[in-house]
Amino acid sequence: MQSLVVRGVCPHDCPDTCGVLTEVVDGQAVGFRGDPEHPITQGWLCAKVRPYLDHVYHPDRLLKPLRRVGPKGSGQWQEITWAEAIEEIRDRWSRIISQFGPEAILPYSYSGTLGLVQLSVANARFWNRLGASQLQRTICCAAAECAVEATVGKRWAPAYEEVIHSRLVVLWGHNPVSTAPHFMPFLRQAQRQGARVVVIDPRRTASAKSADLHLPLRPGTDGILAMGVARQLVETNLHQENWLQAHSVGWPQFRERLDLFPLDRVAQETGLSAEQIVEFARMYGEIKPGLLKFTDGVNRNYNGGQNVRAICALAALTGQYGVRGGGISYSTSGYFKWDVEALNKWSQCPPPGRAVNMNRLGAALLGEVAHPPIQSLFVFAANPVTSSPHASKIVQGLLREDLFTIVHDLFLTDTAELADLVLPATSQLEQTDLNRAYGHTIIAYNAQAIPPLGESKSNWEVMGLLARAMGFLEPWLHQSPDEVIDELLTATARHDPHLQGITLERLKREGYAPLNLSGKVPFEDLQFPTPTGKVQLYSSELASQGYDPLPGQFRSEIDHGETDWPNDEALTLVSAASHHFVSSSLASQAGLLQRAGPPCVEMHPQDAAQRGIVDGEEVVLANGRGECRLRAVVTDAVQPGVVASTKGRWSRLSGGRNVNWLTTDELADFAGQSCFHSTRVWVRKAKG
Ligand SMILES: Nc1nc2c(c(=O)[nH]1)N[C@H]1C(S)=C(S)[C@@H](COP(=O)(O)OP(=O)(O)OC[C@H]3O[C@@H](n4cnc5c(=O)[nH]c(N)nc54)[C@H](O)[C@@H]3O)O[C@H]1N2
Ligand SMILES: Nc1nc2c(c(=O)[nH]1)N[C@H]1C(S)=C(S)[C@@H](COP(=O)(O)OP(=O)(O)OC[C@H]3O[C@@H](n4cnc5c(=O)[nH]c(N)nc54)[C@H](O)[C@@H]3O)O[C@H]1N2
Ligand code: SF4
Ligand SMILES: [Mo]
Repeated sequence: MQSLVVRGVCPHDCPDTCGVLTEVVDGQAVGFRGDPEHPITQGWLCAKVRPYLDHVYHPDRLLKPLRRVGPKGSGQWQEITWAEAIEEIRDRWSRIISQFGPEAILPYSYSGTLGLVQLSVANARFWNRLGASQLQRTICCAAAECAVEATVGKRWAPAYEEVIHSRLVVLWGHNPVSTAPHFMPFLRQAQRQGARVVVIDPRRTASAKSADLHLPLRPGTDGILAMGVARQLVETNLHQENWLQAHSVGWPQFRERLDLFPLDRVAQETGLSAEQIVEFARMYGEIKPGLLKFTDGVNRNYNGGQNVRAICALAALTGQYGVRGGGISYSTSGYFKWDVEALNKWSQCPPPGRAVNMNRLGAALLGEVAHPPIQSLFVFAANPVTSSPHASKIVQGLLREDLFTIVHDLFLTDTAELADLVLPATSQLEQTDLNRAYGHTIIAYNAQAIPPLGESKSNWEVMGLLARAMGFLEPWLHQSPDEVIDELLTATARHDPHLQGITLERLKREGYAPLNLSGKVPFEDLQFPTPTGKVQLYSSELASQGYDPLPGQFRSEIDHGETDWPNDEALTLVSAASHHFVSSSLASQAGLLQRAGPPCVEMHPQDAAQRGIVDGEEVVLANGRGECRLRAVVTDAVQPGVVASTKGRWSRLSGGRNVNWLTTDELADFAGQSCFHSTRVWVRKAKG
């Protein structure tokens, strides 16, 4: 009997990137737990990933390639060999390329894993060599990233543990109890030391329950609130005039915009009371250091970019940038960028193909993208039918007879069900990778713990097979995962001090390495990495992209749900992260499904009564894009006018449809961002 413990890291789309230990006996994983030596996650795992071996050894794991034999979506499959699968792909692609060119092939991947090898490089090199269409990766955080960079230059954020220096913490459209659980012990410590917590969220979330103040604003009105708070700060002389003059650009123009935000307008549009707004402005102006911690909930609406710009401006008004325990905390993902050439090998590839916005997948498949039309889709580490907006259009697109769809996944997902070929993927325990966190600043190495189950293969291995079949023999398409990691670390460390001294050898030995930040507070020297060196309340870069250079003009158009149903009966649907799954990953696991209970929608007692709906009954949410049945939870955890459900439910395990049959595929103000939370729906009792 051979027994060992292998150190790895959770690959899921979660800011915590936990260290894990897998106990292996004779090639079989028999134990799985948090690694007590991980500096941040310290040996405990969330409820989703604790039973990970149920996921890895799930009876529904795909173990062999499958070819569709009946009509698309009919569920009739035939097992084939990898050789047959790869040959079929090569033949179809060769024909597509000769008729339409390689841009007719679209790779679609996102967040099944966040690893360097299995996502970042697997998503780049082979597809660049092929000359395929690029995917505009805008479903999650594109507007917020653009806004933060335009305002302060780089996405830098304090480490989780730094929050113990805060006296006020504002969780702005962020629900860390569910989505960043390892931040919570540090927040609790800050609270024990007397820190106050404000939560700004349309829902009374788990995180809001222990806050000192909860502001349940209307979805998408954060920018209006932030501008209103800015005006209050100025009116009560709590703003830092000297700081603004020394360290920002555009303060005079920004200040002029504040004329548009008198208290009564802000109260009316946000749905908050004037007292709540005044109270929050006073707290934020007086209690310091004050940290504004936001994530991406605030950016998934029409005004997502400008809303984030307005929030970032507040930390300049109070002079809180560069202060330990103060400023903003968005994401640590901007501390370094992987070396572009090592990642992409652009110097040895055709010029980048045209880019297709992932939020418009359905529309793109149905003809919005032409010249050439998309003739083949290769989906990996993503599940667009479940997780991307406007599912009915995506399904319609995938049903196109002339579209050749390949899905590489661990499970027969809603998307895989509509494929022509399905390829079995490995789990994190069966592959090697390197993961960086976006919530903290630790880099971790994931050693392969067990051999691949059945005939499953990792993303990078599949890219190698496809490359060989297409006749691409460049060595950078056929490196081992360790060679890829080594090359990327070395190339990036050459120009980025944050990575210096972090080598493959060290990571394999020690498991983890913190980025070289030497305890620095972000923007400590007040030299902002923007073109002006200052906080850009006014951004010329945004202006040159055709955007408003100042926050404060918000789009007021609303989603009509593509129907002419009575506007005054529409409700705004917020579909945030579920506590029990990570997007749709893990959402087929029986134990987790049981804990999550049936898919439901929260609605305010007033909205329920108006529609004759009682708690626990089945309701239909509908708009012109589609409909979805859910169980009503009647609760004042949401305000009148808002309904809340969660993302991630597999349609085929939820009566055929999930909330993304309703969500809008329109784009936000910045960067082609998704607008999930701008969706409007009509709700009625289900008949029969
Ligand atoms: N358990 C769990 N953890 C996850 C995920 C998951 O699915 N489940 N998903 C992962 C992913 S992909 C991401 S991007 C992160 C996201 O992490 P978070 O941003 O924390 O998660 P969300 O639930 O998407 O959004 C946070 C909150 O924003 C609120 N919100 C929605 N619209 C608005 C608005 O207009 N204004 C304000 N102020 N609040 C609004 C929602 O009600 C929600 O409570 O979490 C990651 N972690
Ligand atoms: N309504 C609504 N929808 C949303 C959101 C919302 O707020 N509201 N949030 C959006 C956000 S923030 C995000 S990030 C997206 C996420 O959307 P996606 O990136 O599509 O994520 P998942 O739905 O989790 O699908 C990931 C798939 O990858 C598979 N997988 C896991 N590991 C691997 C691997 O190593 N290799 C391969 N080949 N496959 C693997 C999993 O089994 C799973 O089927 O969802 C978005 N969807
Ligand atoms: S999902 Fe997040 S909290 Fe859970 S184990 Fe993975 S990284 Fe940790
Ligand atoms: Mo996300």
